[in-house]
Amino acid sequence: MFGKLKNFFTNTPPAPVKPLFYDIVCPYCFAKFHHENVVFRAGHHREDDEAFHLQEDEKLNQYRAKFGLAPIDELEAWIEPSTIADENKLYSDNVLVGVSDRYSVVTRNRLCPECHNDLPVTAGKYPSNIISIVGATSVGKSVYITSLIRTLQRVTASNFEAACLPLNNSISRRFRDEYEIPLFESGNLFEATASTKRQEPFIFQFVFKNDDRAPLTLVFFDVAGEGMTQKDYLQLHASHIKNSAGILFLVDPIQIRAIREKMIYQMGENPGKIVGIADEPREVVISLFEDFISQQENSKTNIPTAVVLTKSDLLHALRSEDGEYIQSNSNVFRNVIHRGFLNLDEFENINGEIKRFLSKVDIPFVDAVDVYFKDTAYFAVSALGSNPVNQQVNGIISPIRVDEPFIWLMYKLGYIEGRQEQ
Ligand SMILES: Nc1nc2c(ncn2[C@@H]2O[C@H](COP(=O)(O)OP(=O)(O)OP(=O)(O)O)[C@@H](O)[C@H]2O)c(=O)[nH]1
Ligand SMILES: [Mg+2]
Ligand SMILES: [Zn+2]
Repeated sequence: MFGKLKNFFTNTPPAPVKPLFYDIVCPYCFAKFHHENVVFRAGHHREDDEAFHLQEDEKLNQYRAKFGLAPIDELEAWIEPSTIADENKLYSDNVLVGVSDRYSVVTRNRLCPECHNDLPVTAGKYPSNIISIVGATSVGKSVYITSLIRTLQRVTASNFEAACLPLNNSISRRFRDEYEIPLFESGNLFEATASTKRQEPFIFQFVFKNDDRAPLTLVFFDVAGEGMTQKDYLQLHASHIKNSAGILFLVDPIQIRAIREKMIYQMGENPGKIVGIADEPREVVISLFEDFISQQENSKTNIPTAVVLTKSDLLHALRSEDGEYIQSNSNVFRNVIHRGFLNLDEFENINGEIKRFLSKVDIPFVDAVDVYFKDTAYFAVSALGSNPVNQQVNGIISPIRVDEPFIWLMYKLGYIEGRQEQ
């Protein structure tokens, strides 16, 4: 009663309270834990104290083995904060960031308690945001991740007064050597990602130049589409998808039965590689949801989900004046650049157009999405800008609207504003 009265007189809503700290989600293994439960890598080693010998770190090597990485022989010991007196713990912004060990050597090297990988310096001070990219085999996940990360680094970051940085050099090198150079410099497409190949996630930080704005830790996992309806494979990825802050759900137009024949016919003599019908988008949604997203909530999930139609360059084949499927002046073929904020007019146009299109050609899929996901929007991207011939990209790759679903997720997560063009 008093609260109501007070609000009535002052007429200002209570200011939102920023939490003092956040649970940490490990960007390597996706374990979620309290910031006081991290462990530390000792800042030195000693021959005369067994507890401080150089030693094998079993947890770290188990993690590395899972992703096919060579074990590391010897490392400094790891230290549990529970063995350290409170006065020897160091805090920054209410988050435990360091300890002084029994030799008064300070370490600020925080590790995940589950997998013993180094945590980002911002862990616990800001929310951790994992963005999952899912979709059936051959929808274009590997190509899209490459084109998206490259665009985030070269275009989106500067449009939002930010920088998009790999978390460390080994991620930077792996992204360049295995993804960016082969595709963008040599024009080669990728082999199908095998579900037996364990890949470490790509971790990037999207850091705003204005210090007051929280950085985003982005984790992209290049999952194998062939595993998307296999229970044991999904189990391996359960924690990363369940702990996601956003989902990019990719749909391949050539996999939609109602338009497949028409598109192949229109592509004429050189249609490129056309794979057989794989799992239908609806099957992927259902297995994704029932196998684990539902385990946390039992009804709809609140995780904002961008449904992304890939290979939008192929939709040229469906273009017509009467716009039975795609209008000839459709938004799909026009690259749109969002600067500083999400342009809500452009967003609403593409969202409306693609939702209508998918409702026409694959209503069971749209219905499944509506049933399971509370917060969705529809997009269309072309990671390559044109249809490759013989698994080779010709000429310069000019991606279309690739960062738009990501910008929408930043908007949904409260990092940027959305505005009408006026
Ligand atoms: N026309 C066109 N084709 C594309 C585009 N992106 C991908 N493709 C085609 O789709 C194929 C598969 O792309 P990938 O990125 O390897 O697919 P994926 O989803 O990673 O597949 P899995 O690894 O099997 O799950 C490529 O070899 C290209 O032929 C695009 O933007 N336009
Ligand atoms: Mg792949
Ligand atoms: Zn971990």
